[in-house]
Amino acid sequence: VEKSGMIDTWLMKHRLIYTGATRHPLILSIRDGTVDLSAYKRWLGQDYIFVRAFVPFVASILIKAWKESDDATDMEVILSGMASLNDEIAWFKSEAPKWGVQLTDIVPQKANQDYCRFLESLMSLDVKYTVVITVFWAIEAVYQTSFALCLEDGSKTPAELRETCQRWGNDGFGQYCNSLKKIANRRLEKASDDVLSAVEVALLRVLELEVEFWNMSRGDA
Ligand code: HMH
Repeated sequence: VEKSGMIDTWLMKHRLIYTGATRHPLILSIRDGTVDLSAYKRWLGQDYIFVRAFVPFVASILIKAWKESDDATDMEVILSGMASLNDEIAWFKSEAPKWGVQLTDIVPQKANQDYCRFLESLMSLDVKYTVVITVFWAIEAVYQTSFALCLEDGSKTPAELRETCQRWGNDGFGQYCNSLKKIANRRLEKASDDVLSAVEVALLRVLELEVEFWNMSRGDA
């Protein structure tokens, strides 16, 4: 098996679920301007809870990079990711009141609980750096790809949602995702078949969980 560019190989193999995660009906409705704003508000509240749980997961990756990585710059990319999560939390706190969303009242829905529990399972020291760095890339890349779609020429994204789309769809965030992808591909090149299988399973689980997460915005959970 040709191992270089493993991520693109997997994305081609699993393109149906990847497309489901990156071109979800919520995203398509933002892009075509027909978005139901109550769906956006549900997503906003749930994503705030998710991002808070994402921070300790990323912290656990930082520790694994420091212990296991052969490249000292990995840690700097992960640290920049943590810094953007700090900005994201501040952004949610300023965005929520604009929509009448009370962040302290949010009850995590099942898909969110499932996702947070999955992240917690990956925080175990038994889970390899190669697995978690690839999962980290996938989680960030789904949002980057999704929201960048809402900024493309011809998109009819409502003005009040453009800033949200910019947050994850901007070029800087795209470059950061590419840095994560390079790290993941480099690790995957040297990985054993057992690790490769574990990463592929985890990657598919992320894509499923992302679809379920977007589905929560429908509010029929
Ligand atoms: C559910 N996936 C979800 N929320 C996010 N904020 C991201 C990915 C990207 O940070």
